[in-house]
Amino acid sequence: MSQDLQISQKVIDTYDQALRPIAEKLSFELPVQAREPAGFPSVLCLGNHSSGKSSFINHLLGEDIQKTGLAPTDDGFTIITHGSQRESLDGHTVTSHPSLPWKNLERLGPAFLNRLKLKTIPNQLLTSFALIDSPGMIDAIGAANTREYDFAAGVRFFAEKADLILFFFDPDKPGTTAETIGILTQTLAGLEYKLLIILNKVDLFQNIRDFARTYGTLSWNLSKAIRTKDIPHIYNIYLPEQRTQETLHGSLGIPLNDFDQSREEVIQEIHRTPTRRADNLVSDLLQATKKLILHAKLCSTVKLEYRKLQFKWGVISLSILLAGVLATWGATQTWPGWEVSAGVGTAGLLATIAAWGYGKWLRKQFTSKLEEWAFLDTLYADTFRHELALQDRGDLQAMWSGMRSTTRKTFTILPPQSIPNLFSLRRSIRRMESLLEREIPKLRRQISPHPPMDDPA
Ligand SMILES: Nc1nc2c(ncn2[C@@H]2O[C@H](COP(=O)(O)OP(=O)(O)O)[C@@H](O)[C@H]2O)c(=O)[nH]1
Ligand SMILES: [Mg+2]
Repeated sequence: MSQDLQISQKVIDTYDQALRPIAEKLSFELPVQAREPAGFPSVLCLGNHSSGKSSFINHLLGEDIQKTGLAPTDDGFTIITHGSQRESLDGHTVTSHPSLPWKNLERLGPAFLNRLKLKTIPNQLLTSFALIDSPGMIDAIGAANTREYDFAAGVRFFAEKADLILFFFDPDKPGTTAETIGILTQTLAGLEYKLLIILNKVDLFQNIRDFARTYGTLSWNLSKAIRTKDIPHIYNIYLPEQRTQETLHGSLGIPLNDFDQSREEVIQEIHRTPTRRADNLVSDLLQATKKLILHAKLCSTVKLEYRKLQFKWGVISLSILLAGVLATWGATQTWPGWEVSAGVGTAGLLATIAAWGYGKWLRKQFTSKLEEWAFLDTLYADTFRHELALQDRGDLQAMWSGMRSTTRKTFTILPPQSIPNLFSLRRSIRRMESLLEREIPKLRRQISPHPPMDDPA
C-alpha cells in the first residue's frame, strides 16, 4: 500500500498547489479527497428500492446483516465495517467519534444523521473495505421531496469517497424511476468510472424474450442517463439463495448457469476495491481539474461580458462628458453672459450622470441574470461554442448538466467584480490544462498495472 500512499500524497499536493488557489478565488468546491488523505476503501450500493442491494450485501458477507424485503425497509444509509464485536452505532455517534473517518457527514444535517447507522461486524472481508447500503430510490414523481433530508447530497458524499459503486436494477424497474435518472445524470456525473451496473434477479425472467426486452430497456435508459463514450457493461446476476420455489423446481425461468459467472465477476471486482484506490484518486483529480477548467472558463466569460459593459458605458459617459465640456466652451464663445453656458454645462453633466447610471443599472441586471437557468445555459453555450460546434461533446454536456446548479449557487456569492482579472484567469486555465496533458497522465503511469475499468479520459 505504500505506493498507493505515495500517489495519494502526490494527488493531494497537486490539489493544494495547482487547483486550490484558483478554486478558492472562484468559490469552487473541490471534492472531499482534496481535503483529507484517502480514507478506508469503500463500496457503495445504490439502486431502486427492493432491487436487492441489502440481499447482495448479505450474500457477499455470508450472513444476514441487513434487513431485506419487498417493502421499503430502509430510509437511511448504513455503513458496514469491520469490528471485533458486533455493534450498531447511530449517526450522531458515528460523526462525533474521533477514530472514525466519517466526521464530514455532519454537514448533511441532523435529519440525515438520524437515519444513518454504522454496523461493525467481525467479518474478514471487511478488513479491506467498508460496505455502504443505501435507501432505495423511489418512483413517485417528486418522491425526492418526501424525504426529510437531501438524498442526492448523501449519495454524492458516499459516491465521491467510494472506490466502487454498485448500481442495482431489477426486472421490475429497469431504470425508469425519476429519482434513479436524476441520480445518474446529475449526482453521479463525472464518477461513471467507478460505476458497476447490475441487473439483479434474472432468475425471475420467465423466458429469454422477457430477458431481452428488459435488458434492452435498461440499456436504452442508461444510454440516455450516462453520457460517457461507451455504455457501461451490465452485469446480469441473481442471488441463488433468493430463487423462488417455482424457478428452483418448476420449468419456469431461463438457464442460470451463465449468470453465476457474472455474479462471480462482480464479486471479483469488489475484492479488487483496495487496489482501485490509486486509480480512483487520479481519476478524481482528473475530473476535478476538468470541472474547474469548465468553471474557470465560464467565469472568464462572465468577467469579459461584465468588463465589456463597463467599458462601453464608461466610454459613452466619457464621450458625453467631453461633448458637454466642448459645448459649454462653445456656448461661452458664442453667447455673452453665463446663463446659456451654465445651461449647456448642466445639461451635459446630467446626460453624463444618466449614461453612467444606466451603465451601472445594466451591470446590475447582468449580475442578477446570472441566477437564471436560461442565461447560464447561454453563457455555457457561448463559452464552448467552438468545442460544441466541431464535435459531439456529450461528455462536456454531461459535465455541465452535473455542475449547473452549483455554478448557479457560486454566482450568488461570487459577483462578477470579485472574479479575478482575465489575465490571471487565463494563466490559471493554461496551468490546469497542462495538468491534464502532462502531470496527470504521468501520475497514472506510475500506478501499478491495474488499469481502471473505464478510463474517463
Ligand atoms: N428472485 C429473487 N429475489 C431477490 C433477489 N435478490 C433479492 N431478492 C428479493 O427482493 C426483495 C428486496 O430485496 P432487498 O435486498 O431488501 O432490496 P433493497 O431494497 O434493494 O435492499 C427481497 O424480498 C429479496 O428476497 C434475486 O436475485 N432473485
Ligand atoms: Mg435495503
